[in-house]
Amino acid sequence: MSNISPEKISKCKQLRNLLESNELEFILEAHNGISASIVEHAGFKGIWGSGLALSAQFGVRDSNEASWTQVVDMLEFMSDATSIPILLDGDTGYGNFNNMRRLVKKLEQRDIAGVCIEDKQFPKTNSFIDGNKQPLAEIDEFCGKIKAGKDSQADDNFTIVARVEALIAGWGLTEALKRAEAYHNAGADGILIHSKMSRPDEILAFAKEWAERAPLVIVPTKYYSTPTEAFRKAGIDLVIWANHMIRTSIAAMEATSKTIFKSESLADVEDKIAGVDHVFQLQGADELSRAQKRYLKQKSNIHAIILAASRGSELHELTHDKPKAMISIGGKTLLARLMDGLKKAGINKSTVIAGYKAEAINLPGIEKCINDDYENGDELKTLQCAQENFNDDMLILYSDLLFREYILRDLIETEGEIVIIVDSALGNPNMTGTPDYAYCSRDDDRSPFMQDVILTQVSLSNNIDNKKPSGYWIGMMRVRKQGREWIDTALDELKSAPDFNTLTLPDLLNHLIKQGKPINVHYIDGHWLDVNSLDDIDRANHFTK
Ligand code: SPV
Ligand code: MG
Repeated sequence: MSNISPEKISKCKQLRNLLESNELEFILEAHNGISASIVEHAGFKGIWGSGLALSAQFGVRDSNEASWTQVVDMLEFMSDATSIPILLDGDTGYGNFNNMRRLVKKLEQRDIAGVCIEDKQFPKTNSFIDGNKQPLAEIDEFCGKIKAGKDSQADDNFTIVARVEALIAGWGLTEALKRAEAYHNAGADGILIHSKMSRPDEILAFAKEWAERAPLVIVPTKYYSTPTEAFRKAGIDLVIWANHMIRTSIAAMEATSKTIFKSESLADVEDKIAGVDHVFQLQGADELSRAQKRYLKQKSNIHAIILAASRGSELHELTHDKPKAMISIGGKTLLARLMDGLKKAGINKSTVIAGYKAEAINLPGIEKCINDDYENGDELKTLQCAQENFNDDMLILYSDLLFREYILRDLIETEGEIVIIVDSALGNPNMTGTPDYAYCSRDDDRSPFMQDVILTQVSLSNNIDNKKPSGYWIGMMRVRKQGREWIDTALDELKSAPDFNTLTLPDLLNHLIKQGKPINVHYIDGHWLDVNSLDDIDRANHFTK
């Protein structure tokens, strides 16, 4: 894609303007997308789709060995990579009038602004190879081709330039002028007069006689030493620098390949060649990254903080040599199951806070923090170990949770600086041990719509002031930027409290509630369990089947 903002005017009109401008204009050869882009970046207002250069970059001869559709396919890349017009060197039009009609149609479809056809016979040979042995086309036949092309163009500004090869083939000025006049009368928008002489004499003589009857185009490849001013004075309209990009790249590629081959190293070439960043720039990489930001779903940046320091002593022997997080349920550890769940939800960054038998936590791809003092401290002491890893978008959760995928997905999507999951199914048979009861601003009305519910307290008691809880806090919370700041501050405040070592996540939540911080609640209805006792293992095995 072009990095240069496209001109408002069409490419056909741009080329037409170049041909008809009062200034001497210049176009430069290109032969693929990147060379076309370079030509545009250099400042040129148009591109010559050279038959010689296009065939050379394919590695074939300039004798119609590449098919015209292969040429047109390459032109499409060139046109897509640029916002300036391309004038195709269309050789003889690749056949008779009928081929010419189809060519014009296909060129317009690919936003190619014009085509130049030469009055030779198919298959053509490059004008600089035995030029005077090359037979010219019949004038009438060639005029028919020009007319057919003009009649089939859809855009009035599509340009057809007729190239006169009479001087190349040794027919002289009179024949050249006769042909140019006939082609002009047949509807050609411009005349390209070609010469293989190293001096511009015959071109200048033609220009004088032509006397600006129609736009005049030249290709000074052989008479390159002529001062450009001479062309201006002669009333030439458009100069084609016809093959200088392919020749530049050939010279550069030969030098580089020889050096690398000889030295068996890149050291001698690296400083002399384009950096890969420059390649990216020419390819329009910046535009793609802007588009990705706009159109691609951004990857989650959520960081999961997983509390896995406790032994889970009610599991007895099972946690003799490993923490609860590493006991196996259905052949997979609780922690591995949790990590899988997080990955499925697009969360790839996790910090596990280990304590008891920390070395047993050895899953790949996790960041581990250690709470060395796990025996003397409770959950907040553990959480605080990971404070440096806190993120403006994070989850804090226990490591012994099993839950259906949707719970995490819904939690991630729920609005709020701190959001917790509350299971409103108070009769949940999976609920064992000493649950954390959540008291909320409203009970779950089981509506399918998000409810605006705030946590008012978490407690081990299921009756506070004759009020029933709204559900269980399951040990999973979502924290955003401001929520993270609240938690950071709360932890710093609570650290100096004499009972800090006994404090749990519910204590943190209650502390925040006292400070007036809103803790949002997302209700679920079962579909989870945590593993506290041997009985829970059976339930967990069943849950994961
Ligand atoms: C080309 O660039 O392919 C041309 C110009 O036709 S020349 O090679 O000079 O004939
Ligand atoms: Mg050519």
